[in-house]
Amino acid sequence: MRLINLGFTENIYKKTDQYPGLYPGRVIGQNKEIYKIATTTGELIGEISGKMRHLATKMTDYPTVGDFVLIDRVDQSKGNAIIHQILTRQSLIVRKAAGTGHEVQIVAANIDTIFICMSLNNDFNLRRLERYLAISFDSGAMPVIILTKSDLCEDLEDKLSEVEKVGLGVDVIITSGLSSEGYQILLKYILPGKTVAFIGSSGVGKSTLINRLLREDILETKEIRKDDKGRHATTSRELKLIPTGGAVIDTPGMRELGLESVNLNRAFNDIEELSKNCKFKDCQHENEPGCRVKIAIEEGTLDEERLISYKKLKKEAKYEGLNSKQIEKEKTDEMFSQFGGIKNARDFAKGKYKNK
Ligand SMILES: Nc1nc2c(ncn2[C@@H]2O[C@H](COP(=O)(O)OP(=O)(O)OP(=O)(O)O)[C@@H](O)[C@H]2O)c(=O)[nH]1
Ligand SMILES: [Mg+2]
Repeated sequence: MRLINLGFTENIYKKTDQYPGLYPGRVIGQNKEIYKIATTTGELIGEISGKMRHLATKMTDYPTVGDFVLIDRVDQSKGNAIIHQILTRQSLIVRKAAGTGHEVQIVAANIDTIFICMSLNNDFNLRRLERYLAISFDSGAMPVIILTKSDLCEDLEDKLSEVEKVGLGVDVIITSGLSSEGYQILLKYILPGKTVAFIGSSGVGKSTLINRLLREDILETKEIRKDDKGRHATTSRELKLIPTGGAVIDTPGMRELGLESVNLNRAFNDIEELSKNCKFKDCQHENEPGCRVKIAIEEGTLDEERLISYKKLKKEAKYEGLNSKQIEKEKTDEMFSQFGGIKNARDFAKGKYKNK
């Protein structure tokens, strides 16, 4: 196995010079703190060093699928390999699952392209697509929208034009995992030295497409239930090498997709651009005069749902990292900001408002 096939670029490989005596490898699977690592001579099991564990303070300090790592051996006959170093990540997909507090979950590292998979039947949801786009743009990787199960769609043209309005120039690819040609178009993104992560809801056909690319049914797939929802066939992330070159990472369908403090500038570039010409610099696009965003909605060039979604995600990203008490305080402060804070608001209510 050559390192380029594992996704090592010259730049990444150069960094390994700083660690004489250690061997380069790539994390291709993970089960809690046990890692499956691919090296030039094969696959082996690894664990992190005591020092790495001691220094780790957050999830992102631990290795994850897609990481380029340095290990102490390539022969496991005398025990598991020890991971001593994670090389600087070129990109990182993170999400915050609802109800998990402030801790982020890492989806994958060192991804060049993210395939945002959405089915053209019941999973079709533009608001969810906006979330996926926001996370993808924030990761440092390039998103591509993959619309799956084209065989189950009767209004392809309509769906496509709706997706294009949300995608703002992102490539949109239509696939079917059932026909032998329906997936080949993906190969133009899956190139030697490149890594593509498949993300999207359960049951949209991520593993089916990857099996096609692998030319073998290696990954487990599951029949969708009557309500068209998947049943979480894939339970852990896995990196696989495609015979024609390139690596892909399969991920389990994500039910909750909380946003970490993401920058929405790119996913909502249309709204951000319109905002620049609003009369007020801090326009909230509520009822302010001269609001270009509202005008665009009135003129029919912007969907109102998109503005609602933008505001919702912005709020979510803004409160991320705060506990419920802090969120309450933030909201109260915001609510009373026009009175100059809650103290003034109380004074105002008591008729003592002086700050005219
Ligand atoms: N009709 C149709 N069914 C498909 C297509 N692609 C996949 N399926 C079916 O959809 C079901 C779910 O496919 P999976 O590949 O397991 O979906 P997944 O996205 O990997 O799901 P999770 O692993 O749960 O996240 C399987 O029964 C597939 O056979 C397609 O293009 N058309
Ligand atoms: Mg799957």
